[in-house]
Amino acid sequence: MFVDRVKIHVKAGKGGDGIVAFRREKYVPLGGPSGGDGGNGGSVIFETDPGKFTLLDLRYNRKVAAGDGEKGKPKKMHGANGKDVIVRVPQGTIVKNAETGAIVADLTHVNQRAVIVSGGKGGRGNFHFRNSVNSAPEYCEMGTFGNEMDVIVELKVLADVGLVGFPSVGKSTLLSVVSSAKPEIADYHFTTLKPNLGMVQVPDGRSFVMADLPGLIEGASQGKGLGFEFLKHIERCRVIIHVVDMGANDGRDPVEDYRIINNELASYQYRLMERPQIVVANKMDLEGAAENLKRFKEAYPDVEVFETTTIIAEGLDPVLYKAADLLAVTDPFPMEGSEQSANTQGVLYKFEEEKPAFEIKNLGNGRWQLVGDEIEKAFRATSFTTEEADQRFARKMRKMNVDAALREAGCQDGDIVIICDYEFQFLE
Ligand SMILES: Nc1nc2c(ncn2[C@@H]2O[C@H](COP(=O)(O)OP(=O)(O)OP(=O)(O)O)[C@@H](O)[C@H]2O)c(=O)[nH]1
Ligand SMILES: [Mg+2]
Repeated sequence: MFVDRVKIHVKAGKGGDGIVAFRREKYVPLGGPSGGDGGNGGSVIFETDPGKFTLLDLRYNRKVAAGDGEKGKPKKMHGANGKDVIVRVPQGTIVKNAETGAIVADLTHVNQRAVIVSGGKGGRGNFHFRNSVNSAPEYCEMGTFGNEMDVIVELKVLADVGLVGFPSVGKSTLLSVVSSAKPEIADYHFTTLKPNLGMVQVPDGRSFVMADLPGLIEGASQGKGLGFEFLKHIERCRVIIHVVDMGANDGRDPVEDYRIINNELASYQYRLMERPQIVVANKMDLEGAAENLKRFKEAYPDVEVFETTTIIAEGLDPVLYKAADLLAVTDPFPMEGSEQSANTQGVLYKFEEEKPAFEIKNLGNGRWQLVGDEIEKAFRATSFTTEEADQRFARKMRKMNVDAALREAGCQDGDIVIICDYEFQFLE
């Protein structure tokens, strides 16, 4: 199964609440405020893992939640921060907000990290709120909620290894015997019209993605045959397996075939000849193959050749080991236009839209609703248990110019203002 699109729910941890506490000491009748801060909530972070090639893990784990922050403690002690959850995904993974379709992260580099939802902030303990007027505040903040959302995780599958060669040399047959992919196989040219991908498991446990590409012909780099479009796909591969038909029953000459294909690869713009190449001499079961191979080796004495008969899956293990070995030592080639974003390698980044602090909705009948991340956060951070907390919240609203904005919108003395299901009266 080739998994490339999964919908999951991600939830960051809530910040721990601050607490109200007072120092108790011998001979000190009323100690100062000493309520500690709550810990921050954990975030859900995606990180690319060069050892992963599918989103299979996510399919079995569709809810990802980070840890909540702990409550603050007496003696000004911080509650522990909630644990982040790191989700390892293959390179090329794109994360989108399921509701809006907006891209949350585009993970293209090795060890690139992106915060998908960030944890809530821990609330401050009463220790922070003492001042010259009030040396014993009964006030603390609550931790804020972490973000949560449904996300679509998509993998632009990047093939690690690409099969190239003339039409009908057995590329699709090779892919079909080393993976569970089921490409069309037939004895006419250009059977394969678009790349097929397969997950290849090497007997020693390593794995990679192999792409079977349409056959190339002379002039492919100038657009002949299916050429140009598909050379572009090879651009994404780090290792090339060059399949040569040693049977040559099409009346072709393997020595020439090899030269022509390499010439096309060299003529194409994206340094295709710089990729390590594994040369596979296929159809070794056919009459004349041994003789052709001998000539081939004489023509290219420095080329290592792997002999295979793909229809009976013979000779392929050494090819797979070689491919995995080469992949382990070959860095990805920068793709067209991607140099710039390489700067973000290993950097933690977030996509966040600029949003207003609040918006006012007129519900009619003297009822108004205040919505917006910032205002709702401020509301949730307040525990309305003491008069002092109420006043503090009111001051915050005034500072955010909420009063003025409400007045301007037409809100009048005695009207009802709603924030997060709570109703307040607007008093001048
Ligand atoms: N005798 C013999 N025939 C083979 C071998 N491998 C593949 N074939 C046959 O060669 C023909 C072409 O095989 P494909 O795998 O479709 O070749 P391809 O390179 O994918 O061809 P295109 O998709 O057209 O580029 C089929 O009829 C296969 O059965 C082999 O090792 N020996
Ligand atoms: Mg094919």
